[in-house]
Amino acid sequence: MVAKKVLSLVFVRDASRILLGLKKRGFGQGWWNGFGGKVEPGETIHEGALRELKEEAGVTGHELQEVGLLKFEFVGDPVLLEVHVFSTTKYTGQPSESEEMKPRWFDVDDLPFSQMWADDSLWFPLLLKGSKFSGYFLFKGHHEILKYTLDEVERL
Ligand code: 6U4
Ligand code: NA
Ligand code: NA
Repeated sequence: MVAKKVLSLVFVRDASRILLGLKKRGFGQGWWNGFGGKVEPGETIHEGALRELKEEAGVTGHELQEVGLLKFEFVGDPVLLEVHVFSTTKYTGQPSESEEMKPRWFDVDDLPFSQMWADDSLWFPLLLKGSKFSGYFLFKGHHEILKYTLDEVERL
């Protein structure tokens, strides 16, 4: 059986902006990303999402909605990544820099796609319009998508 890693990815939004973090280390270093990480034993994916948001961005999320399910494979790597995408407009606290992330608000019309994972420009339009989506992406290295599927779905 192929190993699977379950991860969260959280986006906080307001009327015209979305909060991203510049990843300072590890997977996706140097790119703007949502907040998130590996779900730990004993916590639900939702709990993991809230924990990572707090750890990495310094804010407490409320009423997180699960909006996307993204699966990633990397050529030569047997591990399948299963990324659960959450979105909310409700949070308390002020975004603040952590060891892992430097948070910044971006206007939704001016997103830094050239400094984000290549799949993001494909599914962000669905996220931004409030749809639910499900996708699969096969990467070669960290920059090139060899094939993908992406669907807007009624439920995840
Ligand atoms: P450590 O440092 O081991 O605690 P952890 O914070 O648990 O790490 P990390 O940072 O490796 O996990 O999590 C990766 C993050 O990147 C998750 O939020 C999922 C997200 N991610 C992974 N592949 C992605 C991709 N292709 N596009 C994207 N986000 C991706 O937008
Ligand atoms: Na992380
Ligand atoms: Na983690």
